Amino acid sequence: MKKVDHIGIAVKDLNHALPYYIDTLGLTLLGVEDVENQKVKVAFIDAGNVKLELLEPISGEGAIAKFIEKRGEGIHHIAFGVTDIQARMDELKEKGVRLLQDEPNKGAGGAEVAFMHPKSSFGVLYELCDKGDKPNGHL
Ligand code: CMX
Repeated sequence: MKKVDHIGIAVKDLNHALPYYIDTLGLTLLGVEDVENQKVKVAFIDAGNVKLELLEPISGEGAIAKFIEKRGEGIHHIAFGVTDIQARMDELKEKGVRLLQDEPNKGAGGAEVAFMHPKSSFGVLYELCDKGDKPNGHL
């Protein structure tokens, strides 16, 4: 792994949560985007050496809606920035890590993303995030 790229935080309502991050904490909003295939609206926030990704469910279905229903708002996942995501996935699989898909999905900002099951990562949902040739996007 190269580094932590962002920390995903589940929120019920972006409009309600964003003023806390921007006005109260003084952080900078980088962009807001719908990620339809994950059924979320996301806001990326610059937190210096790492980004925060606020995730609001855009329907009653999907991983974030389920997470909030079960556990409430809070830290949902940690995303490592990687290159050559398919090779990283293959390596992890060989080492016995349980991945949630065989091939990467499209995530926010057009990044390629994949997740590791929290049960094989000591209770943490980790994401691999490959931004390819788009390192300066809001992601
Ligand atoms: N962090 C840590 N543990 C988690 C977790 C999380 N975010 N989400 C679920 N778990 C745990 C649950 O507590 C549960 O543990 P117990 O069996 O001990 O209770 C176990 O994992 C299974 O959880 P579940 O509630 O039954 O939920 P599901 O199995 O339906 O789904 C998961 C869990 C991780 C497989 C699913 O959320 C998933 O596929 N996630 C990947 C995609 C994703 O998270 N997308 C949203 C982000 C999109 C983006 O960043 O753009």
